[in-house]
Amino acid sequence: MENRPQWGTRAGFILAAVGSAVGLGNIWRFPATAYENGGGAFFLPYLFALLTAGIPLLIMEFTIGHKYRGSAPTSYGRLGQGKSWIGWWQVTIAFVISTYYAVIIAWAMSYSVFSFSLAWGDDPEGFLYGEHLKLAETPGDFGSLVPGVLIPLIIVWVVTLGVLFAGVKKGIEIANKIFIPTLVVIFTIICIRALTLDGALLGLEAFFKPDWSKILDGSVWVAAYGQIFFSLSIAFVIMVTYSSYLPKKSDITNNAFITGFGNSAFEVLAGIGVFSVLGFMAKQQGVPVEEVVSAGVGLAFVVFPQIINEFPAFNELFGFLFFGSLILAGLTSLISIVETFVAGVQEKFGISRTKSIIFGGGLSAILSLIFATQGGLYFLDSVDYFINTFGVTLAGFVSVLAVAWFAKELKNLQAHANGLSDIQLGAWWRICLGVITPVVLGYMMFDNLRTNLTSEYGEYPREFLFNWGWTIAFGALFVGILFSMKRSKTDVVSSTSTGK
Ligand code: LEU
Repeated sequence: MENRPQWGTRAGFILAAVGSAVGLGNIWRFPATAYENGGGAFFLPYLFALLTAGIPLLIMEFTIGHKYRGSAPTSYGRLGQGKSWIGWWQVTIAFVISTYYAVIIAWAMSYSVFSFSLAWGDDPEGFLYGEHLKLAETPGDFGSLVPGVLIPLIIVWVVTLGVLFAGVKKGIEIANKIFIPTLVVIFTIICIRALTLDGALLGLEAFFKPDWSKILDGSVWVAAYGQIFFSLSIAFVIMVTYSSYLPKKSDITNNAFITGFGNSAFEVLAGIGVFSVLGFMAKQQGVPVEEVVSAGVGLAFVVFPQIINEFPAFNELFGFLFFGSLILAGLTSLISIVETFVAGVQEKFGISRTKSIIFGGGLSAILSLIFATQGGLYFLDSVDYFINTFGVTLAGFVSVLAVAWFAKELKNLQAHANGLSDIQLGAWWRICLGVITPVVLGYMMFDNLRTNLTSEYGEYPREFLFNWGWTIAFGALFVGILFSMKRSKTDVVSSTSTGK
């Protein structure tokens, strides 16, 4: 009999899946991505990507995990002989993401404390790059470790690995049951406050105003797919891992719809909240909203502190709530990323969960120190871009092709999901995964390659991008293949319980 850990309740599983999906990507990536790619018009490619790729892939990953009941490499191995390399590749991608994702949560942790004294003063930009990150002059220089980043980073790892040590049901499930409802409450408070600020409507107008001229631009579609993949945590097998802990009798399809729509709802909510406060700030400064929009690091750690400074009342509290929400959203995602490779390593080497957390989690924690150096922000920017562009998307493309065309598994997976779920999958699901998604992702890969071979991302030097972009993204594929070459302990010990 299998002794896999199991979720205690259906709600626990859904909260954990939503917890993984809702993360930094929702709060700081989505609003600006939508705005820059056509505003209201972006919702068309976004919805298309969600319905034809996001949710179908989520259903595919949930079904694979549930049917084959193993970590991602084991499940892929059982799905099609010799396919475990795909699982290992995606596990390696998850590993790479974990190393820098943790650092962003660490920044948010510092900023939640800074909020109490508005420590960034009148110049949040100078404060971030100077005092806080002590940013190196040249990309590629490490400089020394920055204590202000290192200390919160240690706390992030202690919390994350602590939750994993406690187990799936007693650790991950309980953490998500506490963190996610708290996050929803905090974020709703932020949004209500934001919506009632003077100028909020200006921001919303800028956010929702459709620029239909963008809709035929291929890069807008690439952005929509990229956002959906990262945001739904798909194509790096987190969801395979989480669903492998579902009890035998569990709904799959409905759970996937709840997770997918829940994540998008949070994304739109974040867009509304962020643009309301941007509208407020634009009005205060008497400039158009376009001038204050920014994304990622700049949005969270430069623009938000500026907004917090100008807040009419309770500035400190608003700051604390905002950075607190980043911490909660980030931690629940980080937990899921680390669980993915911890489960893989545990099965591969036949070691205990505790040892696997120490080795796997420990290695990621050590490597994350790179991003806590003075050059950390440059490394982070480049690794994040390349691992998403040539890791997540490429692996998504390959895994869909492998499942739909090489292993010809879609019909079997469909039958498995339909045997358990309220919502029945039809031919539409196989068409989405077998035809539409590979065609769009194939185009995306082509477009991404063309863009990156003809111009340098972020105008960084070529050598820097080679070392901290290309090598890491394609290195993940290499490591994945390497890991799959030796049969894992689980497959040697037992090739039973394949669920077939
Ligand atoms: N889905 C998460 C987010 O939106 C990221 C993922 C890497 C777990 O931030």
